[in-house]
Amino acid sequence: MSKDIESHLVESRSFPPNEEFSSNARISSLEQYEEMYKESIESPETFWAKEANDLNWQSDWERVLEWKAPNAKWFVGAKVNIAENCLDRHLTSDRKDKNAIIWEGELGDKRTLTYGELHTEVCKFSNVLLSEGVSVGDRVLLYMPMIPEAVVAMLACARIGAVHSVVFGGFSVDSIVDRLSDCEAKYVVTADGGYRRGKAIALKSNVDQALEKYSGVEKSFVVKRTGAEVPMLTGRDVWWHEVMDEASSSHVAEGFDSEHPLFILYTSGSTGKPKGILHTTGGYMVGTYATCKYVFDMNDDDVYWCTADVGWITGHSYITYGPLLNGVTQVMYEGAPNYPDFSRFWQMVEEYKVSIFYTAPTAIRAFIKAGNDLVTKHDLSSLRLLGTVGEPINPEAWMWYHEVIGGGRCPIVDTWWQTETGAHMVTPIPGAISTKPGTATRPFFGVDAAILDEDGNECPPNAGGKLVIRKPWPSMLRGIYGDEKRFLETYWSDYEGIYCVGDGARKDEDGNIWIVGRLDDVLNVSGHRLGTAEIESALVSHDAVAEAAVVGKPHEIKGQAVVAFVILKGDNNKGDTLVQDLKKHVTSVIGALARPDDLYLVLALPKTRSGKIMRRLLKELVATGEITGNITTLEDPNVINVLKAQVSC
Ligand code: 7RM
Repeated sequence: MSKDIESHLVESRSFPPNEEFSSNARISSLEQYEEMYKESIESPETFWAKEANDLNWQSDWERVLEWKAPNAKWFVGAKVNIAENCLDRHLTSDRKDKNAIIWEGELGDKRTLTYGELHTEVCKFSNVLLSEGVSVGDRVLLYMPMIPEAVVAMLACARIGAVHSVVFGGFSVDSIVDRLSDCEAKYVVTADGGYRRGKAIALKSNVDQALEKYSGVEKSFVVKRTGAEVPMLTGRDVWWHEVMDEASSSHVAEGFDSEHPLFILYTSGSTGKPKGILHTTGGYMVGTYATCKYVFDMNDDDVYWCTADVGWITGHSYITYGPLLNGVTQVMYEGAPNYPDFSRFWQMVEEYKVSIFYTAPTAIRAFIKAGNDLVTKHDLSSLRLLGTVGEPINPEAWMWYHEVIGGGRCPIVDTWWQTETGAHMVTPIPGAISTKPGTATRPFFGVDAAILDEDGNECPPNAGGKLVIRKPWPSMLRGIYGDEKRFLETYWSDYEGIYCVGDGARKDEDGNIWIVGRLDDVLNVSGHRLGTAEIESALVSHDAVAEAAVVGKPHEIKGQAVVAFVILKGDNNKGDTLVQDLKKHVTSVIGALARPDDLYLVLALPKTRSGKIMRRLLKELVATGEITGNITTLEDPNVINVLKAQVSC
């Protein structure tokens, strides 16, 4: 029996780059992409030096790359300030008075900040941090709502060489404590609260409780956002507006070593303690700059909107750093996509004439479920490019995004990457590469992606295996903070000197890479290894289905049986035969092998706070009827109780 992960889903729809888009794009043909890709792999140092030279370096590098697996150093010896590159660099041109951020609060309040104004705010907060004693290398924990001050605080840390660690505002007190103590943070930036689904969420009170358990914090800066009454501890807590009022707006950005730590971002991983992913300055800067430039094809007249939270890597690379490095105008939104209803995003796209829109499959599936009327009442003709990130996108959701949101004219960049990779890794280049629903297509420049079997041999076309990256890339992680052993074990122990991403994938005959799901989630049915993505996509291709999750359940004969959890579209009644129909549908789309033994119609699935389906919880539930695994990253713990009542094991 083959040890490969099998593939059974056939996708024949293909969308060549839109001609109008291509003719204006930076990279406008497959030949051009291939030529650049070839150079990036054969002469990475030449390739990346060229990209880096678009940016400001306070002193030059001695070498572009020093690689001793698994440790990379990029732009060795150079001095650089990433905040200067995001801000000061634009002040000598028209960009100075151009909007950097168009912000909208959940309640409809609006603010804009030009590059000049953002620069002033960042300089002031840099001076605040310095006057409060923050030194180069100190860790500063941010626990913030989606307000411009979050970006200001990140950039101010970067500007003075402090290391930020942003903790998503939806995380609990214990998560804050874990992260504060792991990185030994001395400073916190937070707010009295933030708005989410019409409610004011308390942030400072969570920080206060965390600081009862962790005593290492010297100063906590508090932005006034909701006006909620919050106790201020004398000597420790200071109001942002008060210290900012007094701060000087002049600050000269010092250059730091290219490998100086920029931030630590915790990622949960499938089990246990969160990993503090460490990124450094020069390489990360070049990686986020170049991906925005080529993948989003960013131009000076674009209005870009990424709907992620700054608490995730997507918010770091594609809200704070990449877009500002490219000098574009971006929309930033505080609240939920369904506040006051699911038309909010489309109303904002219309109002701000958004041209590039980047969101997650989980949001797209929620929009589909909510119905097209909420979209079609808005004029979305400003859009020219769409993107997705976070999970495999089911082909039917891709088609909906393409047709209903993109009006059939916008290329979709399905960007595969990770917290660890810092920037896009596998993604279409929109003016050059034909897209197909469900594949992230080709590797980005410099990314030597391959699919390997257990023995380390490259898998033949369409055979599934482990996705790996064989060469270093500029924005790669530089370690897990304080835990080298875990760094080596997690990413570098399967194959010598090769980065193992933890996802299963296959490459088709055209070189397109299809992510088949996390390796931890692969099913084994009668000796056939099946990824989750294809079975889920087969279910989603049924008219009645909005979303699906698939896991394996122990089975005496088959080893594992397929169990599916299905959410129906808004107005579907659960006809008697629907469960049978859906099972049959999987058989007809993929084959009898993938037919679910059990199929539950559910109202919600367990998801992480960033919207990824947590299959390991479903797997435990169908095997034991219980959930004992770590659920701290679970968005809504109530979902589990509801599912428990439904599931038989
Ligand atoms: C950016 C981000 C990383 C994991 C990754 C995959 C999954 C992300 C895609 C995707 C299929 C995509 N960072 N993933 N993007 N799977 N297609 N376009 O999400 O660290 O939070 O997660 O997310 O499993 O390994 S992350």
